[in-house]
Amino acid sequence: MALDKESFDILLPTLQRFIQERLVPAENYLEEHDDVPADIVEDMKEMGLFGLSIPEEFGGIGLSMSQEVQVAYEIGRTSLAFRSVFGTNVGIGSQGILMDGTPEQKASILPKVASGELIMSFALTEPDAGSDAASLKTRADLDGDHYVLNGTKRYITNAPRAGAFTLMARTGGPGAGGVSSFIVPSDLPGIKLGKTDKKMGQRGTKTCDVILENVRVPAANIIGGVPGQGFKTAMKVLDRGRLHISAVSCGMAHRIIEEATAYARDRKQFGKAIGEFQLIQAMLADSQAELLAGWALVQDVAQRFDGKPAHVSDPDVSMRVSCAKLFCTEMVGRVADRGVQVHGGAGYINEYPVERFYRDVRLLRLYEGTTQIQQLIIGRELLRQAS
Ligand code: COS
Repeated sequence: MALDKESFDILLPTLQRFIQERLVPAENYLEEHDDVPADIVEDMKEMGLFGLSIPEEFGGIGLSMSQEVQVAYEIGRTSLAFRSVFGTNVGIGSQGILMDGTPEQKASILPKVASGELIMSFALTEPDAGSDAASLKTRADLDGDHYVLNGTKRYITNAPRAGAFTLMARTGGPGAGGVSSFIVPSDLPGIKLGKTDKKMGQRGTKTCDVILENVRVPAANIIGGVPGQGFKTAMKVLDRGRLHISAVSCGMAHRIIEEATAYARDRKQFGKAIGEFQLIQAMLADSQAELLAGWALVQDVAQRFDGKPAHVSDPDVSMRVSCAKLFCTEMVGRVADRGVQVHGGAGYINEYPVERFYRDVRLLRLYEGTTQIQQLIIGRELLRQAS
């Protein structure tokens, strides 16, 4: 799957213009109001951003992974909450259906996801199951032709906006093999949302608990129709999501370097622009070198991703995805830290974008698998390959 080159060559500059003309000027509004303006969401729908990764046959744009990372890089160059409006539709919310769903599930759900009419959200994490996702406790017990769901999902991105969840629950015994993925409409009786979480950064991104009390979900809503496959679906979805996040991290590093360079050129101390001092140049140079290294890695892994069918897992590619997530999210953390340092005291004041980017990027090292989980995946795979 890929968008033809000619169309992609139009899409990318259009998106760059949209980011510069519409999103960057709205960054302060986003920070102050903790919300994305409704007219911007409408424009995103019109541009097809909700359907970037959904094939054209289901009404999406049908980008390849190599194309998607370029789009993610661009959208990473502004406040990350803008991406999160459509990020779960493009990624973790919808990809499980695309990869493992039945033809009926794809046909009934994906066109609404692609148009943005339906916001999808991914519900894996629980109060007692974060990194150890296979230990999740939410129960799904068969009752006739329905499953009855009980449990709590935590920190669910876009839950307050969601029309449906891709939700993992336990239909069988302990461990990964007992987990199934469900499509759960958010308006079913028994679903309650917790209070919107107050976060360190990424203002405008909405997360909260999703509480399920005797929620009756048709058995036909198990993704792929077969119970016990849900953990694998979740892991495949996360592989893809982690690469997307790696590209977003590179885009954000690019923006922070731009901000820091502009500041270094304008700010004068000791009678000249601070950018003329080599200690400032060293910080910019380290950031730039790390960004280019991370971006080269992301593009390489995206090509390998495109080299296999999206629903088929390749442990070597998964390991490389984890390398990208590990390196790029840690990299942007260092870049943001240097960005604040170049700004001096001004970098700690919230009228400069670098102050909020510093807070925003902290989440990248946590969600869709912490740095330590990426290390574990890489380490395990190296040992497997060696045996
Ligand atoms: N693609 C497809 N299948 C995968 C897979 C992948 N990337 N990773 C693991 N699997 C399969 C395994 O092959 C195994 O299948 P079999 O039982 O048939 O052998 C099954 O899934 C269980 O895998 P594993 O034994 O590796 O599970 P663990 O419990 O050890 O967990 C980690 C593995 C830690 C990697 C996983 O729980 C994880 O990624 N945790 C982080 C969760 C996360 O990112 N949360 C963020 C929430 S979304 S913001």
